[in-house]
Amino acid sequence: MPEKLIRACCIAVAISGSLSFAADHQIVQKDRSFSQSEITIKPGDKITFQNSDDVTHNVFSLTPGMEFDLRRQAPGASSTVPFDKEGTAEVRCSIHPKMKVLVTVKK
Ligand SMILES: [Cu+2]
Repeated sequence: MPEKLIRACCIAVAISGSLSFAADHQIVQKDRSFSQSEITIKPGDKITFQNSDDVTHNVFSLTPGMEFDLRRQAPGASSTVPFDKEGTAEVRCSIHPKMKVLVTVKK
């Protein structure tokens, strides 16, 4: 195997190894609700909140240590939130009070 090719393989392995360490999950907003009511992820994972609805949403969490606010997300918009600390965040939408998803982060 030519040396160049061997080096390319090593780099590919290194990249895929680091990607599998932190996963990117997706939660979709559709019909004024989240695609799931709960999700369990590992510290360092990320969640992409995708607005696939025909209305604006405002996803946020007030859980201490896990606060975030995506502000107003127009239809088609998405934002990615990193979750580094362990705990359970109550994620809601400020426009639609019935929307709720529990994000549990644990090792
Ligand atoms: Cu909403």
